[in-house]
Amino acid sequence: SFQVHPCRRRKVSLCSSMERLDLVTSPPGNESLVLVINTGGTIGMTLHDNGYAPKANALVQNLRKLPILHDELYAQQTCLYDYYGSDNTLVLPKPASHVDLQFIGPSKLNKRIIYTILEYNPLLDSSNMTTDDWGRIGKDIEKNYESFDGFVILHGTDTVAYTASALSFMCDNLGKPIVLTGSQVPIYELRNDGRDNLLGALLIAGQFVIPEVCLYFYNKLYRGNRVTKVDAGSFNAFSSPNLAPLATAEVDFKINWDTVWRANTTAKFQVRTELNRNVGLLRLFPGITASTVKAFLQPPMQGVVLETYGSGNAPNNRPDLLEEFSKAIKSGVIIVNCTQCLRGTVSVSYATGKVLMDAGLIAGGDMTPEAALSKLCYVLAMKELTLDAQKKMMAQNLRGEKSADLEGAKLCLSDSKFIQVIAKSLSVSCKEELEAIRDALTPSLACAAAKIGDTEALKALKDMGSDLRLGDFDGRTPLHVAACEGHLRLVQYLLNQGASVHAKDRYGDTPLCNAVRFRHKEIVKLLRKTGAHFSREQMEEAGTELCSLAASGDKEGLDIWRMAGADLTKPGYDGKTAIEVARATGCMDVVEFLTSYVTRHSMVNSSC
Ligand code: ASN
Repeated sequence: SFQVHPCRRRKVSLCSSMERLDLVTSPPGNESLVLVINTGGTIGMTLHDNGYAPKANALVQNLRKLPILHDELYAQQTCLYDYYGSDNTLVLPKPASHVDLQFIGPSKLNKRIIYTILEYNPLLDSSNMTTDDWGRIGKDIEKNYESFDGFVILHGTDTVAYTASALSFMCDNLGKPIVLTGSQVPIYELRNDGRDNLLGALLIAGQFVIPEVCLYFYNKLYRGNRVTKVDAGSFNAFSSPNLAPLATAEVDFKINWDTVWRANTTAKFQVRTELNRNVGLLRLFPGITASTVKAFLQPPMQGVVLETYGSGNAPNNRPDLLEEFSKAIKSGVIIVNCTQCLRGTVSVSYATGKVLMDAGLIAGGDMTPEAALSKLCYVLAMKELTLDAQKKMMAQNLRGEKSADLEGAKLCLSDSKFIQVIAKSLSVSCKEELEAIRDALTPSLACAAAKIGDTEALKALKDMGSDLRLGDFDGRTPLHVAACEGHLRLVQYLLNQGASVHAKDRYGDTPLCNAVRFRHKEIVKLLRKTGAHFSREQMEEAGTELCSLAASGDKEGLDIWRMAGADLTKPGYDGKTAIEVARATGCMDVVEFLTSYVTRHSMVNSSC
């Protein structure tokens, strides 16, 4: 975070005693720095002859006059301008400290937010923006990344959903907030939404580590690649139909930390500004002609978002259309299937949806068309990737733009908070990955439950689709663990669930070996009843162990081996049997025990 320049400290110390007191409670070190990139949009527009258009070099001067967006006294007292320059730096007022403590807590909302405005020339109505403008914003964030705690991008609302989506993909390993905002009415007008939107965006970018590209609008913070503009005439202009907001600004900021996306690498932040412009959006409509589709898919087109009906459907009685799609895909065009519906996901529920999958379209899940299009720009620019790798990326969830596709997965994310959290922190992007995590984790979890004899937990894991017969990384099954711990009822439960008495861990041990080692007689009996037995090698090797038990006079130990089916007459490594060892060491009760065993054993053998 921000370090105070020594010159600023020195000048601060020259201030009057009252001001110094103020600085004790609000030290300059408790400031955060936000870079505001002003790209244009209604927020900074004025009325010209031909309608609203951006006004250059006016925003900073205007904000300086607004007490909710600039604290001139603090700027003077702390010699802010000497340090940052007066033409583009402003500072937000500090919320009253009693409010901090009583309602918000001392650690929140008590930072001074200093913000520097970088104004683009020309300022643009966002309808005039292109992928080059996305690249420029990306480069400026990269250049200034280490000097600021967060970034606010002022942007027109018309195409902000595209820019926010594109930036979310372009920013690799993002660790700081990038908050886009704008307004429906210029900030210069009496009634406007620009002031509130800018204030909220600054507070979020300056105080919370939400390392995502977001959109702040009308008291809500959204994931940038989930939004779409839904209202041209309301302050509440945006919707994030398939993902709840990341935060809401009410009396307090409520951050939905569970939803916040985080880069899960140790790699450094970088921005990929190369974007492919040979992309397009094609909306299906009843009666669309094959020649329209054909014309649209002509080279140099490389990536298309096909906006389909409902859950991803298209006519299946139109071979002429399907042929155009297939031809384009075969020639290397990537076509992503997104729904025209505002909410919901593409799924293969209808024959009319299946035809598209069969033709080779990629299911876009619940991605917005804006997100899918900018993702194509980003992915298709990766020339180092093969076409197949690019297609795979399009199907994956890269930045939280798409919900995990759980269709067919036995485990439902909503069922298990624990797996959900893990899946999220691992940035799970598809059904296969989720299943892989489940399969990697649940055997260990089941073993942990078996260790403490928690039948309920095992039942829950089973209900989640886990196979309780599976072993962990050492091949140890819950039955092995329960046999070690002596949890008889759990052993019974696991056997009823089909757990195998023959499962061997990496050391070749079965649950029976474990029950013998830890001397759980009842479990040995139960396992034997279920068909557990020593292997031929285990039978051979048992002799040595039996001799050592005999040497130490351990009758009980010998008895368990007997129950487990061992042959107590087997000799040890030196050819001596347990009874010989017992005689030699004078353990007469062991000799007696073994003699009666041998008698019974030979009787049984002779009667066979
Ligand atoms: N036309 C404006 C723009 O997108 C709309 C707005 O910002 N409200 O730049």
